[in-house]
Amino acid sequence: MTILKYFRWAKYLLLLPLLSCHIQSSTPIPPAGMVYVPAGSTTKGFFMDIAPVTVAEFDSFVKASNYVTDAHQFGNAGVFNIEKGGWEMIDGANYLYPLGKDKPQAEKNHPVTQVSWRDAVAYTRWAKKRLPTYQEWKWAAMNGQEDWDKIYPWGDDLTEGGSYKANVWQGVFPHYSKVEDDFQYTSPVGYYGKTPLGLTDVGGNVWQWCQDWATLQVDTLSPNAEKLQYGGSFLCDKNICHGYKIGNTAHSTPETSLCHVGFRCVRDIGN
Ligand SMILES: [Ca+2]
Repeated sequence: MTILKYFRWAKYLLLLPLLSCHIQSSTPIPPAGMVYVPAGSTTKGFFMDIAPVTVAEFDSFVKASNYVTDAHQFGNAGVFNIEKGGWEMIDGANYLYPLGKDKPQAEKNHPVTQVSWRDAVAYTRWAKKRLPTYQEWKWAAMNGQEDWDKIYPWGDDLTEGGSYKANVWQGVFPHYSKVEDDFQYTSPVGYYGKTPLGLTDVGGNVWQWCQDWATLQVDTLSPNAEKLQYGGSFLCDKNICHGYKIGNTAHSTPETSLCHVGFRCVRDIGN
């Protein structure tokens, strides 16, 4: 009787290694620099860049492909003037000099800015990736969890132990900036830590281009006029735009380049 019981258990024990192999192989292994975002009710599973594309990474693409950005072609780009509290078109502003030629050069480990939607798409093709959809962005910001009920990708609070969880605007936008989070403009990618899913800069730092048209957000007579952006930027004040809250968006025309808009890529599983 005892021996019989042992054999009954033994057959299940023999199955355990097979079962664990099956569980491990069902979770796709992400390429370097990406995380796996599991499937949800509105999205398939996909890989997403851990961080926004940096100045150094975008510069590698430009040099490798002799790509000319929209800002270079137009000879100017949009810069937010902190002193005046408004946007200006600045001659010579581009991804290497996002605030203009008379201001410091872009830091290599900061997210690239002054890239239009068209520039971002050109990069994604070169990198054999693509831009995320709004649904994918929101799902990743919810850490791939249907029951994620927090305000932000990292939780409910903007600060933890006195330290900020994202690069946003403190004070009163646009005329009073306190810079309590160490950065007036962009910050190095990853500076404020990772979300539970393993992503950085999901809220704050720079808005990031989505694949989608801003169909519902823009005049419905011209639904294909502007592209969505996700995540908020260093210019976002909690009381005005609150762009770093999960689900909030901005939008611009596909050729627009601004000093607070960048992007990151996703890749379909199996590609
Ligand atoms: Ca800031």
